[in-house]
Amino acid sequence: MKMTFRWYGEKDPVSLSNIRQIPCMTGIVSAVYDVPVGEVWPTERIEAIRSAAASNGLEFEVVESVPVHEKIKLGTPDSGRLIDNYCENVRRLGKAGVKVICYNFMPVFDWLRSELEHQLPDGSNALAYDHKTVLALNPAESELSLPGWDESYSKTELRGLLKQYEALDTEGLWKNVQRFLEAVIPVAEESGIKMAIHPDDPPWPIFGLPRIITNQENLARFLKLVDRPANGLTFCTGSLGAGPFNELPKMIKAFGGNRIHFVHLRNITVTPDNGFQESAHPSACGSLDMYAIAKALFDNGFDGYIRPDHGRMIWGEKGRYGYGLYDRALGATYLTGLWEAIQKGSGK
Ligand code: DNO
Repeated sequence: MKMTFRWYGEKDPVSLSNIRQIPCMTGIVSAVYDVPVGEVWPTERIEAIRSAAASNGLEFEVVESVPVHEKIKLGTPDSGRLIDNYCENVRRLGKAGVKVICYNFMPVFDWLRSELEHQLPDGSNALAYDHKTVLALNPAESELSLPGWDESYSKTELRGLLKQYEALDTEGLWKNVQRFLEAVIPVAEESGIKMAIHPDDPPWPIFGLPRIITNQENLARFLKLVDRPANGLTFCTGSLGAGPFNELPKMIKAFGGNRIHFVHLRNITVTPDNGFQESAHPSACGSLDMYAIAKALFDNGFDGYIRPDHGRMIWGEKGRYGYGLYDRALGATYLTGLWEAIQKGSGK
């Protein structure tokens, strides 16, 4: 297992020198953030991340994310060029020593929350999702006002996209992810890269948009589309765990050592009616049994990259929502300890 930490580049308030001081940290998870989605990343930009990490004693072996252009998800006639560009990024990242690429196939929205500064009883705050609040928003009818929504689309563009996805439907999205994988996985194999799709967060459809990377059955279907180790998963416990229908250790057992390439470990407190709040990482602080999850990973031969996922904002820190330094560092230290105990307890 290699413990890693997400870094948003030079503008990230968390510096590489902070990251290197977290015990047992081996590397960063990062990306070229300012090239428009669908375009090729300049080699020198990739190299700049690698050398900034290296000069802080850190590896750069995981990219999160190479985003997938909406046109690829929609399968528009001109999406071939965008898939070619995606493949070129995979080749370039492989040459730069990257081993895993995390990406998602969620239409329009990535993770979705109704609150970014939900107050917790201990005075810290964290991201939260309230299903009723989200259901009450209707982006097709009114201006969307969601915390964290980056407003990359105008109201008219957003309506257009919602219509296109309505016509595409769930099976259409499956067809398009298959087309994407059939093009990208062979290139990933040649480039020494493992692709690791991130589950949909939360793991159910929102605003009528299809979402397919949501539960055990769908993950199994996804892996079979191109049944090769390079077509794998980012196992995100907070995303999948928001669905009480997902039994995380059982899912880890099903996808085992060779299809889970990257793990986001985060705890959440599941609240009534499809809601959740993000919590501190230890099992005692939320609804997920982090020991059972880490044990299932260990027992199933997981030997990939882990990162502590979203943390709370504590000790007055003001940072990027979900990505402050302090609580993620505490999370990393807890998870490293958990892993050591499991490993030593197993006698290996
Ligand atoms: C949220 C993250 C996601 C993830 C993407 C991967 O904090 O886990 O935004 O990076 O879905 O493409």
